[in-house]
Amino acid sequence: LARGPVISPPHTVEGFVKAFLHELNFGQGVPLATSSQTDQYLALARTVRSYLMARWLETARKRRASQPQKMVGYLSAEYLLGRQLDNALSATELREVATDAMKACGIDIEDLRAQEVEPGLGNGGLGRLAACFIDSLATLGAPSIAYGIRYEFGIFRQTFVDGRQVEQPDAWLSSGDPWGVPHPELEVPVNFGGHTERYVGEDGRERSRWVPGWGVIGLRYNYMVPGYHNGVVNTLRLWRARATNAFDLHIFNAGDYAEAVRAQTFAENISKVLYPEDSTPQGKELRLQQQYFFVACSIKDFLTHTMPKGFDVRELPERIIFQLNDTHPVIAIPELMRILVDEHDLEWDQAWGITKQCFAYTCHTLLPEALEVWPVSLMERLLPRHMEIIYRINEEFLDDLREAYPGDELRVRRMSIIADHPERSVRMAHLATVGSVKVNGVAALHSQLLKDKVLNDFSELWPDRFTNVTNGVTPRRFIRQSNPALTGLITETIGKGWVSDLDRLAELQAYSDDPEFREKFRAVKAANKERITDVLAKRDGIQLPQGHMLDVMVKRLHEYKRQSLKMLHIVTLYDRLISGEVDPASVTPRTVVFGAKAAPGYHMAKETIFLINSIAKTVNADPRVQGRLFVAFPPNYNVTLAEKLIPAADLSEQISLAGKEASGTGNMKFALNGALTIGTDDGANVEIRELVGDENFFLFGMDEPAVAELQARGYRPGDYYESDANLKRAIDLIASGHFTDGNRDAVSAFVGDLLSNDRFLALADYASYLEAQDRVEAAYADQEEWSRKAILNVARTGFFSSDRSMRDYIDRIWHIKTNA
Ligand code: 26Q
Repeated sequence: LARGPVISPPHTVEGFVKAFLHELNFGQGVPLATSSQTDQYLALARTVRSYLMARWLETARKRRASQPQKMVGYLSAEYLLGRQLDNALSATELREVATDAMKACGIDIEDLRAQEVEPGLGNGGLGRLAACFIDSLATLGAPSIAYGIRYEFGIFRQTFVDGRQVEQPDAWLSSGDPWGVPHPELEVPVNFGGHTERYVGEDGRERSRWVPGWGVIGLRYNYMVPGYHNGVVNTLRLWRARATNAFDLHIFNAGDYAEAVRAQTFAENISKVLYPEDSTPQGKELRLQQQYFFVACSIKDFLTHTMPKGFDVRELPERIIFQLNDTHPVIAIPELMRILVDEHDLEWDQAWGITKQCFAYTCHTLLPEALEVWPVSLMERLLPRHMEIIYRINEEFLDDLREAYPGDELRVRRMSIIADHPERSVRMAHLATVGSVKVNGVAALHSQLLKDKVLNDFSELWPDRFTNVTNGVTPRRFIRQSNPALTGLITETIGKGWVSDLDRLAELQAYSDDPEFREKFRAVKAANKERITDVLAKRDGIQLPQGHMLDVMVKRLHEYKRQSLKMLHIVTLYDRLISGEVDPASVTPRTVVFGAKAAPGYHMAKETIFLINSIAKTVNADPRVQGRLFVAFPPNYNVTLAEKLIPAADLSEQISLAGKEASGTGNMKFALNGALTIGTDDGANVEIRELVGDENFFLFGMDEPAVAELQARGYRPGDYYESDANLKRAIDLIASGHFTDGNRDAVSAFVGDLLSNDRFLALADYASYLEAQDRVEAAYADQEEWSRKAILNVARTGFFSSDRSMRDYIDRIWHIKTNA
């Protein structure tokens, strides 16, 4: 029996009740009668976890039996997971059983669901993408393991005080971590600092040795990633930092208790908090410590625990491919070199040959200021051996370049891994590109611009290294869980199976002209609007007006994403209403919902938040708008709110300056939930429009070549202000202090920047945006036509399933076998 398959608690109401009461009584240590909702939630989560655990053990057993097999190691500093309970119930088909079991205990499962604090271990798109990818990998049954950091504090909780963002710590662990499985007995030591020494080995070869100055311990926490209805449960392994005992002992013995405790705190700081910046990253030492910490733990873990004992490291390329989620884990490349050369005694050339095959790099940006660089001085102090290795990688790379491009020293300097100005530093994107088999962008346009601009020299040198994998989102969370009404309608129309085969949504096209289907489709939207109305009333005390077009812009706050352009539009709509220029009865009632967090140190982004709140307050209080316009800005937009908001949206705002948004993934979620997009020719918008058709997408603005051309000519925002009467009125109204209780100073910095700088050309695209919004309004007036367009958006965007993204990575980059 002990060697046989693991026995799961039975999939029956009775079995579930028993397991639940066991967790409640002996895990939480309370009887049902006096248990709190927190107790009940924790016991429920633990119960569901035990069902997952049985599958997890079974998945691991099968994997071991089918070794040797190539695996993917997904390395990401962020996983924006969202709530776990519903996802686990739906993946394991336990939802009904669990609901009935709770009912049998006199508990409404909805009340418990609301108790869960979402793990927000990511900033936005990149972290959420990682979460979607691991969901799809499990659903495809791909042999994979995901690695990251178990931050004690995730992305901050956003509150507004007098319209201004105030950050609160996200203490997501304070009510327990029922989904995490800690393994404190498995300690992974990680070193930092110190110096290197040259020495001559037994074989007479000269080598380098790292003599570290200090170290920490990595503690393993496993989180289970269930595949959808397939019995597979994969691993997400997150690392937590702790002080080494040796370190403590040493100081304790010296008699300084307080100093020993301080040392402990110092070590634990490494996994304390997620950095909330997602562009223009500062070269913070602690951030580099985080990166090396999780990467070192992960590689060590893979080599010593996932690989069988005594396996030959020369086989590594047949056993593992590490996917680098942006440059954040790129220190893994010199780390693997260090392990192969210093610990396994391989020759440099052989080690480099292996290392290069074990990594692939995904770039997520086009903004030059967002490319990560680390000062050489910091690297030398924190990771001296790695710096040495990077120097040698660079030396050999530059030698090759000089051979390939004789005399072209300018090109050699541009491509160097080490930059000399403004400070000697390591360009992580260059290191990643040199050390990887493949480099990919995240949407077709982005990958093209990577080749043509950001990494142009590299794509000329190695054209075959570059590829595209367009992002995707998981239909499990973002349709099936978040939109049960639409899920029901789709299943009733085309049958089951589409949730893990999203191309089947195409079968809905036939119904876009069916009046009865359209009617039902509109009923779904209406129900979802009612649901978000309840959520916002309860969550934030916001009373949404009913019967409005719901126009939604949710994403991180960034100048390039142009929340300011949306604001100018709102001000124009408002101005039209209060000036009596239009008959209020003739305009489509519209509610605009914003959701956006600003990086705490990003001044302009925080000013924009203040202005949106100011405009919302003024517009919503003005009787002259007569219920025709409403602006809502619920604080703390997160995955949980997204799941309620996106299914209710009519209009999706994707209005970044062309050539700046690498992909976007919110855009995909909206289209899949039957919202129409108003958007620029940017990121994945391009592919959305191609798929849904021009007539079902509201395109506006300059395309990337036009942007480049205007910038080359010299952009003068003032010209647009002077020559466009609508624009002038909107800006003047803001500048007059109309939205800030007459206070002009509160808006002067914002207006000043717009008129004299406007880095992302909002004014240049304003007229085109306004015209497109007027087209939206006209289209919305014809509800039959609108329904047709919305249905076609759902039917034609199955391509954006992250299952498809994962298959693309498998076929084009990883070359692994699925269904292990
Ligand atoms: C780096 C160094 C130091 C501190 C912070 C960072 C850091 C953290 C997060 C830099 C960037 C990020 C996040 C970037 C991100 O979310 N990019 C988005 O990725 C999505 C998934 O590919 C795309 O859809 C978006 O277009 C892209 O903006």
